[in-house]
Amino acid sequence: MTLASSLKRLLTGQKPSRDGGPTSRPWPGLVEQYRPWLPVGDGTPVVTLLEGNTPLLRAPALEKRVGRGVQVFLKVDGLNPTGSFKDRGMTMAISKAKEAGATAVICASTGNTSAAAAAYARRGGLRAFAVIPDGYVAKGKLAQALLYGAEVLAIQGNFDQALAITQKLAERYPVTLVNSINPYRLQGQKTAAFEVVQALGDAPDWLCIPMGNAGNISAYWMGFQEYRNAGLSKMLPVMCGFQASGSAPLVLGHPVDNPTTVATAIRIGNPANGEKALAVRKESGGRFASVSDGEILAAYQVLATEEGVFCEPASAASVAGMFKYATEIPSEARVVCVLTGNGLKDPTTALDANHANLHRNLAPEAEAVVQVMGL
Ligand code: AN7
Repeated sequence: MTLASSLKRLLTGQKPSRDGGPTSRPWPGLVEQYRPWLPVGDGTPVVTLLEGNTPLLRAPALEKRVGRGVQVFLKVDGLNPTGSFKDRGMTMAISKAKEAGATAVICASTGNTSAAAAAYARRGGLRAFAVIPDGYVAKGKLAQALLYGAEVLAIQGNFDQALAITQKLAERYPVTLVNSINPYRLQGQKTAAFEVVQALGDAPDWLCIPMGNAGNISAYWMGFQEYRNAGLSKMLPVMCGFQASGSAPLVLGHPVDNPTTVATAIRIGNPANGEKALAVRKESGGRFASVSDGEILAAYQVLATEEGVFCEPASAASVAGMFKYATEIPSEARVVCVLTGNGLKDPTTALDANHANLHRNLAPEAEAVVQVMGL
């Protein structure tokens, strides 16, 4: 290795490969990757778990269903370190909280925010408090928050009430709010749009995304606009946001007092970023619609059994919504469905939906097993 090539490797972070050939630079986490686009400085202590850089996966079975040459891609953001897109926002929110001298953070959560906040806060040496709706957080998420070391405060109420409480506490006590009202969250989350543009060479024609507090749709729009304004993409997508029909304030046009849905991640009746999301719909010529729990679970199952992708129910709302608009998507268009969370977050829903495939109490003999196999 020459001195010049060693120096270059040192500067670019490249490691020599085993056969001596060039290797690509290892992924440095999204703050380092997109540093010029983010409000961080030399003094910002970057708390990272190397989030971001998630796959954009072609979905041939979904394409077959939609037809007319429409190309469908899945942004598999459940492959982030804690299993959801929240990690993108949390690397920023926790780094900035730490930079400002905070020693504790707080969030309200339907589950994923609490898991991400806990992981990043603990990694950064901060305390993490999570206020959650008791009984409505999927098992995997609660397990994560507890194991990462969050102090979990479960209220006899829903997410909207939890958020109101955390906002009050953050005003009165020295704890930093890390819900998506915190502007650094959306800054981090906008990087998902950058990755989509880089993978496709331009923005997609349509983007389908679930909406709860409506932070992520706003973050994607910000990312697509920034890249377009910088000349890194030509188009802006039609932004399509989907809510569960029992929790659809942005579709109905008014808050919902008692939101219900199997997709507990988006069981939110009064979205904190509602105004922003309505502006996104207007500016992008987008659409909002609700999808029933049945439609969500059907899409959830199709993704798993036909694409091999296990997402959580809330994430499947983006695909259920795409199916709803299938006839309106232009022929040959490119559609990205955002899969926000990993299916392992919610084993209960997966098990409940698939009892028929579990054959129990079989005698421990080949004949007994083959009989059920029907071979
Ligand atoms: C898997 O964790 O609000 O519209 O407290 O976990 O940006 O709120 C989660 C939201 C979509 C909705 N998909 O995103 C929380 C929380 C999954 C989610 C959403 C959430 P936003």
